Amino acid sequence: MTKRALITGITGQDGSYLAELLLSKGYEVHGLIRRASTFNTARIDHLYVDPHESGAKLFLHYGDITDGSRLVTLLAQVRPDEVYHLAAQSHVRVSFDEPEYTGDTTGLGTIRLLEAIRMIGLECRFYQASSSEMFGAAPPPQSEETPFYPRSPYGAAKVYSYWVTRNYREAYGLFAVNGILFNHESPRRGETFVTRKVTRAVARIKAGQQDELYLGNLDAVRDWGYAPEFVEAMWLMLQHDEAQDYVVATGQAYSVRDFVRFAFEHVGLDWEQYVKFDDRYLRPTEVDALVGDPSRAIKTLGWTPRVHTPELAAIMVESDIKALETEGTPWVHRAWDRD
Ligand code: NAP
Ligand code: F7E
Repeated sequence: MTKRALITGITGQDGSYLAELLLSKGYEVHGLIRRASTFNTARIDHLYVDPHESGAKLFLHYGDITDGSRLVTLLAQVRPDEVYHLAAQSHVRVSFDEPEYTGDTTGLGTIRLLEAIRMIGLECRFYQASSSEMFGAAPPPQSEETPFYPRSPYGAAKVYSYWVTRNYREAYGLFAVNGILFNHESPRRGETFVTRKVTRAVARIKAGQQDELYLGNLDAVRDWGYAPEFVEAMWLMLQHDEAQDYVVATGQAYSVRDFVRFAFEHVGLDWEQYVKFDDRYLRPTEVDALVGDPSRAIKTLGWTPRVHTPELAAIMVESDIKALETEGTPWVHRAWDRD
């Protein structure tokens, strides 16, 4: 029997890798996409087959995680076996500018989806994209037992989503799990997250198209993993006999400064010649150090992180160099880009 999955946030970094993984396993994949005046499906265009042609296994549906009635009609139509809830306003810095919207999407979006599942009596398994940002100021290493101490509207909204996911598991017996994922990156990472901002800049500086790179706090410590490996963990969580929550991380700590150095060194440049400080990239409250303990995921799911931060930086720089050769268009610095 072909399994059917619904992915919210399918146009994002993780959604695109997860769609690839599920299609490779023979799933029929349905994705929720937002209507926009320009195309927003660049990360999944390579997977799309016109539904008029035979063999189409990927189907896209308009909707929005702020629109509860649409979630009901969509779930009733698709009747998925597995729901992967990835849609969110996912940028921590932006969540300070748009706290209410972040609460509406990243927080309330989850209860809308869970309630839609309950209302139509759908038998499915549910994955919630929880985040290490929920740990915030709690000192590392952080595990499933570490108390939450969020430091942003984004982190607080994810804590809400975490708890409603657990509540629907306990109250209604729904197979609902939280994957508490630490930072994971890839060539498809959004351009305003620090890793991709750095690797794009390195490619442009090397090509003579950019002279400097403005960054904020270089002392922050993160545990950066590789997104294609992290979506495997999402799938494994929904295949397990028991619904429980898992930390997914590499367990290795590097500072933003380390990542910058790895990226510049990969093309033989000294980062200190190019990187400048701009306080617009600081956050009102920072998360100083996130380093996960993924023991449970390793023992119970058999999941293992393979790509670590130095190699990840190299993969991303190489990809941005290739992209630049193909595009050939110089990067224009956008004055309103506050992220
Ligand atoms: P991303 O690249 O920012 O993708 C977010 C996705 O959510 C996009 O498809 C976006 O659609 C969609 N979305 C945003 N608002 C929406 C709305 N109102 N209605 C419907 N869809 C909406 O994020 P990601 O890195 O793939 O992360 C996936 C999930 O994991 C997110 O929930 C994120 O918070 C969480 N997470 C990420 C990390 C990480 O390090 N990447 C770590 C822990 C948890 P558009 O393309 O139209 O904008
Ligand atoms: O920042 C520092 C910044 O925006 C990482 C999201 O996927 O992971 C992500 O959240 C660090 C922070 O990711 C710049 O202050 C310095 O300490 O790449 P980021 P994030 O905030 O860790 C978690 C797990 C998620 O769940 C989120 O969805 O880098 N930093 N200078 C900078 N950050 C940015 N963006 N831009 C800078 O110029």
